[in-house]
Amino acid sequence: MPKTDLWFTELQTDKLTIGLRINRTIHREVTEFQTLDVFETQQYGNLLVLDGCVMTTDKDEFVYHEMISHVPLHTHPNPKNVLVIGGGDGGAIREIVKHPTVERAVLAEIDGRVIEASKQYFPQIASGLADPRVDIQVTDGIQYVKDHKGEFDVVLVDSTDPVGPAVGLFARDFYQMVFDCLKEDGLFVAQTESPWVNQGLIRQVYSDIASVFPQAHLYLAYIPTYPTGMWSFTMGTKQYHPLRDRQPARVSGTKYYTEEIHQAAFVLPPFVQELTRQ
Ligand code: AG3
Repeated sequence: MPKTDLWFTELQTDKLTIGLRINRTIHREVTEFQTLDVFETQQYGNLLVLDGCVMTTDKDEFVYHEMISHVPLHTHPNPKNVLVIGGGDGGAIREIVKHPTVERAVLAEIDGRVIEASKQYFPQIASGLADPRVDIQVTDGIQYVKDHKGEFDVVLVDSTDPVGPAVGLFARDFYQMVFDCLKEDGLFVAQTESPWVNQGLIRQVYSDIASVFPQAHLYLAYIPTYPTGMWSFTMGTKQYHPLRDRQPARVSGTKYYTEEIHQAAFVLPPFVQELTRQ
């Protein structure tokens, strides 16, 4: 291991950074939509960065990808058609195709370069993209949901932060379109940032989702390379309840998700619970 003093720093807010010591920059490009970097870090393996923000690392990616996928997929009794918006690295798809009920998993990613970079530098994250049930659409997720009404059992919004290409994915109009692209018992989950630094956003998104869907539920997971490490996901459902309708685990070999973690993830500290009060 070469001794270097090279660091990748994400400016998470104007008061907060995370620094990861790196051995080298593996890849750097400006795509049609954003800057895309891949670094080799000393602590977390390869690191994918979009527009300066940590997207995923080899070592901790399993937490996010298992929790954005297995919580909604174990809330639905029979998920067959699943859509991922964003998520071009393929990590959520890899978890989705572990479910034997799934017949079709569509990936609607706006930036095809993210998919290619993941296949090249994160093969274990991108591995699920080769599954024959996967349909990769390099397209605007908003347009995709508009064009596919009533088709999906589960939709996952695996977006970047609400800046740049992802802004439209945090809007009430978009949640209405997601509602419309779901079947009558469908449900969806969006990644909704950190309860420490994005309170305003979480409050807004929660109330928007609760105004569109009969049920809204917030849950948490612990992801060391994201701002503050405490991360939220917000679920909107037409019918099923994530705790009362939870299905027995259908996948094995997970490193974060278990039946108990599923239950526990919805137990919120009061300062987070407060963000869900209307
Ligand atoms: N999508 C959510 C990343 C948000 C992280 N934010 C940040 N670092 N400021 C991750 C994509 C993984 N499939």
